[in-house]
Formats: sequence, C-alpha cells, structure tokens
Amino acid sequence: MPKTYIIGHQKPDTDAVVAAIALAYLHDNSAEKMPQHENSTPVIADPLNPETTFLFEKFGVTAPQLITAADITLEDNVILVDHNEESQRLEGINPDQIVNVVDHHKANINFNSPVCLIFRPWGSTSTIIYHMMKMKQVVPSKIIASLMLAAILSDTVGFKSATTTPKDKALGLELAKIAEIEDVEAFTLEIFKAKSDISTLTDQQIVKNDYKIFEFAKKTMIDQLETVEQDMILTEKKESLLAAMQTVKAELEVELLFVAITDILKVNTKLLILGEAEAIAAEAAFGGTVENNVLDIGPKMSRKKEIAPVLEKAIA
Ligand SMILES: [Mn+2]
Repeated sequence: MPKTYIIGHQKPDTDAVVAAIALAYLHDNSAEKMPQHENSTPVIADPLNPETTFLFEKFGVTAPQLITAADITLEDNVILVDHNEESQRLEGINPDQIVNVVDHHKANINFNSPVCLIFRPWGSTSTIIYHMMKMKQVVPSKIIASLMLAAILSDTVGFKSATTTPKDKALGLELAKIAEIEDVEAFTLEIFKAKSDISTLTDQQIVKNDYKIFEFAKKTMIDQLETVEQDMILTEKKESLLAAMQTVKAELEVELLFVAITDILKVNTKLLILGEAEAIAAEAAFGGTVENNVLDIGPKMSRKKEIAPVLEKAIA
C-alpha cells in the first residue's frame, strides 16, 4: 500500500520532527480523508538532536523512522514540513512525488506540477499545523499537544524571538491547556537546558548540529548554537570549534561558514568567524569589527529573519 511520507529538513530540530508527527495525526483524525494523504507516515532525515531526544523521553514518544530516499517507492507521496528548499531536503527525494509543503520559511521552490503549498509567516510550522487542526475540528492528544507546544517554544525561543507572532502565543497557550502544562515558563527553561546540552557532542557535531546551507551569491552555511553558556563556549571551546569549522567547510564544500552562538537568556548572538572571506561578509552585513575570530552582532536571535537575510544582502 502506498505511503505518504511526511518529512522535515535534514538535521531536524524539534519543530521539523513534531510537525511531521502532528500532520500525520491530523490526517489520521480528519473526518474527510484525502487520497493523497493515504497512510501518512512521519519520518526523519537524520537522527534526533539532544533537545528532541529529551522531549521524546519526557513524554514517552518513540522517534519516527529514519529513512533515505531509497525507502520511498515510486507510488508513495511526500509531504515536506518545516522546509522547502532543495538543499535542505532529504537527499534524493523526487520532486515530482511532493504533493504538499507546510512551512514558515522563505520559499525557494519551483515544481513541475501543481502542489498544495501552505505557508504562513508564523514562528513555527507546528503553529500552522495546530491552526489546520482547528479548521478541521481535530483536537490533538495530550502528548501531541505537549510536543507541539514544545516545538513552538523551541522555534520562538520561548515566544521571544523576532519571528514570534501573536498567533504563536495564542495557539501555543491553547496547546498548553490541552497538554495540561500550567507553568509554560518552567517548561521553556527545561527545553532550553536540553537544547544547550552539548556535553555529548564533538566539535564537528556542534558545527553541524543545527546548520542550514543557503544558495546565496556564495554558497553559505550557517550553523546556530542556542545556548545558556555563550561565555564558556567562546573561551573554552573557541579554538577547537574553529578547527572543526575548517574541516566541515571543506567537507560540505561551502564558500562561507558561520557559527552563530546565540545566548537565549542574554538575547545576544556572537558569530564565530573562520577567515578573511567570512570577516568581510560579516562586517559588511552587521557592522562592527571582528576581534579574535568573533563578531558580536547584538540582540539578534533569528537566523531566518535577522541573520541569513542580512548576510545574503552583504554577500550579493
Ligand atoms: Mn520551524
């Protein structure tokens, strides 16, 4: 029986994984079943990060199946959530099998045939999917609601990032009610701590923990590390991270590589600057001067809204 694989981006964050699970739940529980949503199966392109692992353990949820494009047969459909660009997709997905995209990022797509595109400029894909649930009168289970709230809090940095909209807050608080989570702030701190836990990661894993590759005028990779320990990382780990960045830059064949170290409590980002090319681009984008391979770009927390577009302009 053909399947509808629902998949988030490579190196999935909590929103990418939870959006896939939540959309499959919506399909399974909708009164009106769509043929192109037959057998909805949430899957992942890479293993769970520490934050998502923590949340799945906390709520007793098993991770979706990890697949490669070879697992998708020609009869199957594919739905992309939380991403759209080809460079962020599971490698090898046939674009002609994509029937639906649900996303909150800048669109950079072109398909050969009509595709159902659901885009909202909101703080997380999980917000959009809860909105879709409400339109279809589907109420998530307590566990699904807990995960969706966690995904919204994770993507919006506890409703504080520049990408946060009133929708995220309103729908997030509705989910908190269903989830019976009374202290949303305490829950946010728990998520932050799990997100910040890099103790089990190697330097290369940190550089590749939450990265995106952008097809700017120069192929640009931006990794973001959201942490509550920015100072420690920039003192104790800086040299080894720079060495790891050199290796990853060559491996992934990008022209520019930035690691953004974002302190989610202080609301500040410092960019790790690998070399001359990165320094020129970053200074042109954000002003200021690179000092000892670090550029302080101030209270910018959103890669999507406050970092990537500014770099894109400067690099062009
Ligand atoms: Mn997202």
